[in-house]
Amino acid sequence: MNGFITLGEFIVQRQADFPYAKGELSRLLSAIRLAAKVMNSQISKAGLVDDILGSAGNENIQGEEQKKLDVYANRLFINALKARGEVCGIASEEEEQSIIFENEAGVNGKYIVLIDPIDGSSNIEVNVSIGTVFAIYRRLSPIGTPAVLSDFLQAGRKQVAAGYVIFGSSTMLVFTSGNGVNGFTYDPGIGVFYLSHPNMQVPNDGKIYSVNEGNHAYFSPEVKAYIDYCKAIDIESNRPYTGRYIGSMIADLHRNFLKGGIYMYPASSKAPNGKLRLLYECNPMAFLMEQAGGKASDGRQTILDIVPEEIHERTPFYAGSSDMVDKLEEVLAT
Ligand code: AHM
Ligand code: MG
Repeated sequence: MNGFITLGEFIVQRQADFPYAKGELSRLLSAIRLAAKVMNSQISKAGLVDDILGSAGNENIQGEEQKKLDVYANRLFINALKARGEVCGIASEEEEQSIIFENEAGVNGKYIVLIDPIDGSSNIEVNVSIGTVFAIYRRLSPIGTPAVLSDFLQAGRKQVAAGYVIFGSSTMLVFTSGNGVNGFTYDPGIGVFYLSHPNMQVPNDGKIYSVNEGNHAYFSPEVKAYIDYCKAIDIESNRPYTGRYIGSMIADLHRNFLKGGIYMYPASSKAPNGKLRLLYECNPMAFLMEQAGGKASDGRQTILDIVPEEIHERTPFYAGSSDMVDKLEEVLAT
């Protein structure tokens, strides 16, 4: 480890790197850090306490079954962010409408947060890695007024910070404020995140492809052609690649950050825009990917350049090692 630097110390040390440093973004990140610790404690009790596992008995705006942990995590992050007072509005996968904080701290808050409180919900019950992913923007509307829709609909390129928490064999918080990507591993014994993965770099090339091949019949001929490319024998380019699909985007992408590879959630005839949501799943992961030297694309253009039209919009998503994403775009264009 790196001289036992904690996440808290790191944020203070690097405050000057934040484009609008005044301590507000640091306080906001510390709210996320606190919520991540609470989540870690709750998730590690899954199976022991009643309010973690199982369905909450309703559906979210996406028509997907909400798990109890989805509901719990959503409330937790919203309350933690509201309590710090730096945030004027939040959009969440679990909330149909954006949440605008109209109290004094809220209207004076400078930041917008978009969040998927639990990504990979289907893995909760089978003890497989899940995560939380968040994107942070400066508001566009004037300070002193309630946030408006256009504050939320900014291109990913405008993010000032983004990150994810992965609840895996250990819990890690990985984030960027636009000056590289750093990973912190949680020590639950003392309740501290330590800098364990400084300046993370995605290898330019990799040997692993991740896609839900159960959807193969619904993919376009071009997507099928790229999957065939991944499976074809070619010693020089390390093919066939190894297939790995966890079904938690954060976990599949975390592996790409460390080992290289490509993650894919393509469009299909069943889901013409794919499944993943641009604002709070793809954009933050794309920002992190680019900051670590990787790439993220919708198959034609860089994810971060897409100008969103609605909060829950979906996009095809391909992310990982830059050479692999380049090759994918080349095959999809043929
Ligand atoms: P969620 O946020 O509702 O959990 O959905 C997103 C997840 C991703 O983490 C994962 O890669 C994908 O959905 C898996 O979907 P599928 O089962 O269709 O392959
Ligand atoms: Mg998700």
